[in-house]
Amino acid sequence: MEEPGTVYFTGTAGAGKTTFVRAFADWMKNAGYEATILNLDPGAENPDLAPDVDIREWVRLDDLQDEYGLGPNGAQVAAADMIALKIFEVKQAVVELKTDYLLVDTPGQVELFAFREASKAIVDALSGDRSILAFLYDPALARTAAGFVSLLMLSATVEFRFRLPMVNVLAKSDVLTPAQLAEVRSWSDEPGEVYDALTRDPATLDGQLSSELLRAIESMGPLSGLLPTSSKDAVGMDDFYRACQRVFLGGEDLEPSHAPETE
Ligand SMILES: Nc1nc2c(ncn2[C@@H]2O[C@H](COP(=O)(O)OP(=O)(O)OP(=O)(O)O)[C@@H](O)[C@H]2O)c(=O)[nH]1
Ligand SMILES: [Mg+2]
Repeated sequence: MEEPGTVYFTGTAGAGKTTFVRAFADWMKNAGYEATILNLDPGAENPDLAPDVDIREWVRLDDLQDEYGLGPNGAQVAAADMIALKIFEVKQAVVELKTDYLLVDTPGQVELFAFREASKAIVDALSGDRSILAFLYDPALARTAAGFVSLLMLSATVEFRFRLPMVNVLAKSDVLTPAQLAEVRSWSDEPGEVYDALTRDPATLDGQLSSELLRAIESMGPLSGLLPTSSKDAVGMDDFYRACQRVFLGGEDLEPSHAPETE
């Protein structure tokens, strides 16, 4: 059987990953598509999550903390390795559900997912080539120019770790005013705009540093547009679906959006 088209949802803690996965799965079901939710966060506590396949059946953060006397982050590191050992059982549970789309919720602290070698093994084993990363921008950070550039850099870092196509999503866009939303969109469509916004700031080290980061990102290649969405108001789900489909069906979007020109 062909692998399901798989989307891994990443982003800073509290960016809205879990809520988005739920809202997007609901949207897909209403639109007549098959979607399965896989929770890969062994520390998830949200009872509303209701994943179809839950890593906590195999690995639980609280058990690891109790058993080995670890803190929450140490336990997440240990959990990533344990999940890699169990991944073929997890995959079997997914295969039995015969889904077209697999939506994967990842641990809150993005570096604990993106910076572990075990995570690459997990992604390879679960979905191979039919994988996309979604990176959720938290509007609390994205609405300032320096915060926006920090998120660009982080999303590029996640993309480099996995070498997969990435769709960038502005989460919770309902919390932004129309003017704020228009500004954030202009930054994503035209990197020069965010550069201007940074240089309009008082010349702080923060601003200068962010400008250097932006130049580095610009030199990596074109950025893909940021899709405004709201899980609360079910906004942008169709755009997100179309962006994923474009990647799965091939075409130029198969290249990572921050791809360097030569390898
Ligand atoms: N206004 C608004 N709030 C949202 C939206 N999506 C999520 N939230 C809120 O944002 C907070 C974090 O959402 P989560 O979905 O738990 O975020 P997460 O990225 O999964 O968080 P961790 O896994 O803990 O890192 C919650 O209080 C949500 O209710 C949205 O579209 N609009
Ligand atoms: Mg979550």
